[in-house]
Amino acid sequence: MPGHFITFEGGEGAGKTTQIARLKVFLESLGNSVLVTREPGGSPGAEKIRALLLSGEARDLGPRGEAMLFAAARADHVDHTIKPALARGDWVLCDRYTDSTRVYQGEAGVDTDYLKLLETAAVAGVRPDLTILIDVPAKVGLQRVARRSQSDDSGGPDRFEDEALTVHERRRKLFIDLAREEAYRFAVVDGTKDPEYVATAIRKAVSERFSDDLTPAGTATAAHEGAV
Ligand code: Z5A
Repeated sequence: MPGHFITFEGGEGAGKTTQIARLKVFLESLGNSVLVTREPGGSPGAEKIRALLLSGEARDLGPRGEAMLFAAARADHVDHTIKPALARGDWVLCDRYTDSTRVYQGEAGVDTDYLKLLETAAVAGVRPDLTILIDVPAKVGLQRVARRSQSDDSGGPDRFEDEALTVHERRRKLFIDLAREEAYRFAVVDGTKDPEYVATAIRKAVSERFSDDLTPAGTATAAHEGAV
């Protein structure tokens, strides 16, 4: 498909949403069409499943049942949002994707082979061209999320935030392990730095990965040097 698919991964409060917004501005400044989406969610059907998962209502299904719901949401998201956008030639920036299932449901004890089966069925061949892992110590990310909750009305921690610090640290390690195993598609950036520093590191990773593809006409180099 003519589009480009970039996924963002990391723990809570890593800065994914913040950086996706910045990368979108950068890519659009070069004349590209950009679609921002997220998981779980990103399509009407998947957003319904998101509400079930994050409220904790699906918790009684256990980690294996929750993994099936994440997969069902992903299948709907791929079919109705991601594939059509890639077919149009859009840049798709997705907040979490398959690596989150491998890490969160894997950490919760779901069998790796079972997760692979679900993943293969859900993605229908749609794999990221690049995955940006924003790495922060769990404590830093959770402090950011707690500060944000105090300053807005987003309520308390959701189903997956509300876990012991050791669980969050194990997830961080699993993300790093995945990035090492599949280094060909990952770029790891230090999310403890200030947002502008992180944005610059991400733009560099995107420019290196896609070189001449950054504008439809392939004229990115001169245009993007002064952007954002
Ligand atoms: N989940 C799963 O278990 N299995 C799956 O397959 C999938 C997901 C797909 C979705 O949560 C949950 O579902 C998630 C995993 C699980 N677990 N949790 N919780 P979500 O979509 O609601 O939330 P999230 O993905 O974890 O996003 P988040 O908590 O909003 O974090 P973020 O997007 O990475 O961070 P942010 O919103 O950009 O920034 C957080 C705050 O930090 C905010 O106030 C920023 O202004 C601030 N910030 C951002 N960057 C910086 C820097 N560089 N310095 C200082 N402060 C910063």
